[in-house]
Amino acid sequence: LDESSARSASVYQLVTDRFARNSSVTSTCTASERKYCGGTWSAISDKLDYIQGMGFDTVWISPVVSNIGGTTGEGEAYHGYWTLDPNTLNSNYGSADDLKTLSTNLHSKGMYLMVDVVINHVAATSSSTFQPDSAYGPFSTSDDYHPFCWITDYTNQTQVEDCWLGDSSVALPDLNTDSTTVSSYWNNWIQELVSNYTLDAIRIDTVKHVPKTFWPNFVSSANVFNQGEVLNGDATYVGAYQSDGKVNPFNYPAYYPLTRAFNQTSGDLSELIAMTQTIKSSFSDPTLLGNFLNNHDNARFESTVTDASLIKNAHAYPFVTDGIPYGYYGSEAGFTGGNDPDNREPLWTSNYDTTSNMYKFFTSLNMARKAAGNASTSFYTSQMNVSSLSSSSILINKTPLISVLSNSGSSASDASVTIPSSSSGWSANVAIVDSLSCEVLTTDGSGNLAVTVKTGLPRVFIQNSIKGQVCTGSAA
Ligand code: ABC
Ligand code: CA
Repeated sequence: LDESSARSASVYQLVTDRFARNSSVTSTCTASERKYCGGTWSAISDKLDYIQGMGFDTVWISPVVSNIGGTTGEGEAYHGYWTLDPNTLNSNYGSADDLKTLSTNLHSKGMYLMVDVVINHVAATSSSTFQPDSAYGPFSTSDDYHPFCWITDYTNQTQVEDCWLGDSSVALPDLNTDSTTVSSYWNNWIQELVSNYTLDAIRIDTVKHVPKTFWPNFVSSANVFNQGEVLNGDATYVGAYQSDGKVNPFNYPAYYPLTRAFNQTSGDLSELIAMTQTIKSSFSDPTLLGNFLNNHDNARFESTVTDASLIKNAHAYPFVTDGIPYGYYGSEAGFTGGNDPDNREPLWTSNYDTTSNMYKFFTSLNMARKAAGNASTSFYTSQMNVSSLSSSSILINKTPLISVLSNSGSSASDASVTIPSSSSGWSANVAIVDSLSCEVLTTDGSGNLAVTVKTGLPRVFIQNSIKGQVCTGSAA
């Protein structure tokens, strides 16, 4: 994927160890135990219809390289972020051939593979006494690392870049990316990884812990679309990684206001609206941001919010805004895990149900987005306008997709709002379909659309004449 084709992608994030395993493995998987549960690349290969049936076309898998073995005070390296040797693969997930086959299988279905990569650090069970050796592959001498110190102050950028993440159970020895030995190694490594496994995109871990100057050469060596984790809610801070680092950040600046807008019926919608403006002025290209509600690092939204309508409005947001939507495995199954490690449940307990209400909900969102992109060449590149419609609803105008999101909750009585023709651009007396309920409404003689928000549900509208496969009953 290059940048322009990535804009039309829709990404399904999974945790390799937890998404699927060979059916002959029957041991109980308890997320809180932080142990390997047996998920593999070949088992993912067998479940691509499940992912594609929800309308996702890109699969983000966990880091693939070999990790420290055994158990630690924080369990095993089942998540894949505890690198030992980047020259070898994590055999818990399968063989090189299994990973190549996953890539091939995805491509034969018109899908894409995104692999998570960790550049900032390796892992160890010692910290101040850490001595690298040949087990660390290319990073076997102390010159390859920054001297030991913990990051204690996240507002001190020098510390954030040069000190170590982790804690006394598992330290994350910080690589000296200013060393040309280290940076040249990584630039060659990413080029080979992309080529060996025919990767389409990369997700970059811990971006803010590596100096911005490192990233442009790295992402050009990768030569595929990148989405990077800059874990900070400040849009100005995160935006600099896009303009200077050439990394396309996940939308953490929107994430925090998004959760606060929909986590209760009195949530703050104005903060979310204001953030959409801030984002426009802080990013060189907001249409390349990675939008998400859930991921493997934060408590699932559903761990604190139980109202089905609030949950749907919050999940709709990433799909109807500027940027690339990300769905986190298990959201379709109604999982409610809290903070890491509880948000990394095994999906096999859900039986991969494709008939659940939320599975269909994600399918509808992906189809609506695709229909809008098919109908308008500028859908993915032009920027949305977000405004207030009522005290409990907002209008997201990303022509030709026009959404009404509400935080009135499922017990709310019917509420009437109007989408003015002046913002929708709809003409008089045209049919408009809600991609989620499939209800068809008609604009009035002035092109305005009277909308009833029922039981607090989100509405995702597109003009009926350009709806494509929306509400025809056939997925993907
Ligand atoms: C392990 C255990 C956990 C335990 C933890 C202490 O140690 O498993 O149960 O709670 C991997 C594993 C984790 C593991 C860690 C550490 O390694 O997945 O299970 O946790 O061993 C990335 C990945 C993440 C991965 C790593 C390490 C990095 O997505 O999955 O973790 O390769 C920082 C980093 C960020 C990192 C995150 C986990 O930690 O910056 O890259 N994620 C503030 C700081 C952030 C910090 C965050 C941590 O706290 O600024 O830098 O993230 O919670 C906003 C502010 C933000 C603020 C947030 C909380 O609030 O704007 O700045 O973030 O309003
Ligand atoms: Ca660093």
